[in-house]
Amino acid sequence: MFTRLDHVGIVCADLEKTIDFYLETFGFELCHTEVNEEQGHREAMLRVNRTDDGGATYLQLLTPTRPDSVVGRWLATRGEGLHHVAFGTPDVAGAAGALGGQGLRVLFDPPRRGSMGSRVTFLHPKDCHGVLTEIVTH
Ligand code: MC0
Repeated sequence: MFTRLDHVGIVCADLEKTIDFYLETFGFELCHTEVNEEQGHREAMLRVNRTDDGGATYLQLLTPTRPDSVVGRWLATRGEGLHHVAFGTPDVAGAAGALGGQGLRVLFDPPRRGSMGSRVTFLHPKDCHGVLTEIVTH
């Protein structure tokens, strides 16, 4: 069902400072930035490594564009830190349908736009042992 760890989503207060930290400290490669108006955040994708299926694994740095977005509420109540993990699949709708059939709550049905033109959905963290879990198809 899943072919790789696609990315780890990290909420931060200052996107530019956090990008600089990860580039300078760990040497990751900044490969993309965008604003996701629908979700209410700005983000950067930092490549960690390429994977066997032709994809890659990224750190996704997220900062809110408005206080009432998911990322804005998270930053206000929990502060900076790990927000979600995302697994890559060739078929996000098929994977979501199969997991929904097992009783997991699928949060975006149908999938919505994600980073770099991907299609994404999420599984509720309470159904995944406390981890907000994203499914992504590039
Ligand atoms: C909430 N909870 C979490 C969590 N967010 N647990 C682990 N990780 C998280 N990120 C827990 C809370 O602690 C709480 O547990 C319970 O879930 C309800 O939380 P809440 O504070 O009432 O929050 P809600 O209900 O308003 O929203 C939670 C929910 C939401 C997961 C449904 O965050 C959501 O729809 N997320 C999917 C969209 C998203 O994450 N967008 C931003 C990134 P207790 O025990 O206190 O009741 S979008 C993105 O990154 C995409 C587009 C991309 O990769 O390109």
